Amino acid sequence: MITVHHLENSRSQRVLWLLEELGVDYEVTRYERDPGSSLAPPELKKVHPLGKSPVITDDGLVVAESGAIIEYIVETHGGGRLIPPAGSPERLRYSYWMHAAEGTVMPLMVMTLIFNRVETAAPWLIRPIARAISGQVKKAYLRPATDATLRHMDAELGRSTWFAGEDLTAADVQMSFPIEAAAVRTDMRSGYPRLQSFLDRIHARPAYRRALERGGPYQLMGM
Ligand SMILES: N[C@@H](CCC(=O)N[C@@H](CS)C(=O)NCC(=O)O)C(=O)O
Repeated sequence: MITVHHLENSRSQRVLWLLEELGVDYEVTRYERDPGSSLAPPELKKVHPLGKSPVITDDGLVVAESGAIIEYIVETHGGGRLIPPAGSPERLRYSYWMHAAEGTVMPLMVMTLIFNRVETAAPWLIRPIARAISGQVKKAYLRPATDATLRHMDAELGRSTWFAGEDLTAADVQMSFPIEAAAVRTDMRSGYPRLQSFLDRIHARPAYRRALERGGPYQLMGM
């Protein structure tokens, strides 16, 4: 039996969604973030040294890192579902998006969150300086890089219904979190209609809704 170590409002929500899409039985151990720092509680370090979520355990195995977890679940419990055939052009796109989600898109989303926080949470005396520095970083690097990345993602959804072709795959599950983060941290909702439509479509899926019921309230931090 798979146990998902699920941190509230986090990347592990997509692991629950994947398991629901596949109809695999699982248990959820839920963790709450520290209300001040938003960090995971120390108990998660007992499961994996980094203490991050998601982590799953399955028959004595511990698997961390969402891409590795999703690949593991698809390989061991998927029965060939949610993954394009090996050697197909769709499989290459699948692999690209499976890695790009955490390797390319999420670093931009995390940096955006951090710089938003710097602007709002710096002590008031130095807030104008903090805002000036943050504004400069956003203007020179963060916004252009984010815009280019969102444009690329949006264009890919113009080529096919889902990221790796006409069928939903686990790459879409992996990409769901960066797109949900972009929706609350950037102007994605107004500027990138295909990404918004992707979110509307996944949020309407019965498996996605069941995953929300299992995982509890889910709201991502924007500012
Ligand atoms: N690249 C890792 C990132 C893991 C990660 O940073 N998880 C966040 C949740 S969204 C976390 O555990 N944050 C709490 C903390 O760092 O204490 C993955 O995809 O699994």
